[in-house]
Amino acid sequence: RHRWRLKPKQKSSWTTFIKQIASFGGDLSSLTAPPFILSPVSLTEFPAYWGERPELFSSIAEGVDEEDRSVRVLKWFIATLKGQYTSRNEKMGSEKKPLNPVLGELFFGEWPETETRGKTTLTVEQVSHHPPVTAYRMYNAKSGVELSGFSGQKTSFSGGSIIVKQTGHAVLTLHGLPSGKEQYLITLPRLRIDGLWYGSPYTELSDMSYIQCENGWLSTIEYKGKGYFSGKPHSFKAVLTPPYNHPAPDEHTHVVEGTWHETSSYTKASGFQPELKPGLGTPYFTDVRGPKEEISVKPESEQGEWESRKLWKMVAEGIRSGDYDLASKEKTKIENQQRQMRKDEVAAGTTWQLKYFKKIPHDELYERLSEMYNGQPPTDEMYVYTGPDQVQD
Ligand code: HCR
Repeated sequence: RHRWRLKPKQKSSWTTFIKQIASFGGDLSSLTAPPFILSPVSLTEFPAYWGERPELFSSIAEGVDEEDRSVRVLKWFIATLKGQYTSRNEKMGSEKKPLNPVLGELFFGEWPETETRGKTTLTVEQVSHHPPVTAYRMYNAKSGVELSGFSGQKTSFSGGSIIVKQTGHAVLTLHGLPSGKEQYLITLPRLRIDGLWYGSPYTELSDMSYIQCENGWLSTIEYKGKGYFSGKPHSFKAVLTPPYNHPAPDEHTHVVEGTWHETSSYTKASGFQPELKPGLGTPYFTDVRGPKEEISVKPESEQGEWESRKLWKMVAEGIRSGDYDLASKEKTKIENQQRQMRKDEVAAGTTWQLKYFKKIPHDELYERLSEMYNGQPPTDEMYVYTGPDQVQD
């Protein structure tokens, strides 16, 4: 991993780019990167990583009680991390710079119904360009499991790495349980892009993230990379604790440790799972070494002009085929169109209208549940889904 993988000519443009990042700070999306580090995929596609284990997602609703459902939410969350943070390395050899979405860019897809699960659909909209913010909603009608959230990044440079603080949060809602609606607030980990000086960037996670159920069950997930407590890259430790007034908190505390890109297992199982023997390693809590299921997307010929793969088709073709002149010409075309649209709006006294989401300045759930998290902002905005298939509880 820590070896130069660049040709001498690439090496100098890469070094110039890294120096530019180091002295620039701020919004990375606006920097022009050397061609070989460009990805042909737009950031609007990234929320699909939440759905690539569709069975784990829909079966959250099958949990018999709050404890069981909280375990299932944690399991699904951990199982998505490999896709979210290492799939570019696996597919393209290193972390790459995704296409910077335009305002109003859309991405739709689904994981089709099978015998064991209902259909899960995904709706994504780029709700801000400067700074880039992406809103998403994923829904499985059969099980009543819904995920809504938004994602932005604040980047800085420190100790030779890019530090990415994720802004935004996600809310997982279980609709139609016998006990009513149940919601989970999900915060997002901090990222470090390492391997920069070697020309092979990869993402490591650090600090903590949380999954707080409104009934008091709380997962605290701590991320460590190589050289820390296990000495392994992509390590984590998750502790799930019961509500403060639980009669037997210790017996119902779960501790899971391992790596989020391979396997994890219980190091302390709760009293309610006698079959799990902590320390034995198996059965694994998560095992994501096997294949995941990528989202199904309509062919470009059937997509609307704002849909990501159609919008970026020519740019992506240029990047994939190594024709960077084509890629940059097509990218400039899109950027000029965008500039013109913004000018026209100013002239007409209008503003861009979102199609599938509505921005609300404060998220009531976030404010109710987030107070105990160190370092989390005390309030957060939210993008509420306004498209078809909305659920009224
Ligand atoms: C930081 C990053 C853009 C944002 C990407 C996010 C945070 C987006 C939300 C997903 O749920 C998870 C996710 C995973 C990615 O690891 C992260 C990207 C990694 C690199 C990219 C930078 C803007 C590009 C840096 C340019 C070079 C040096 C690689």
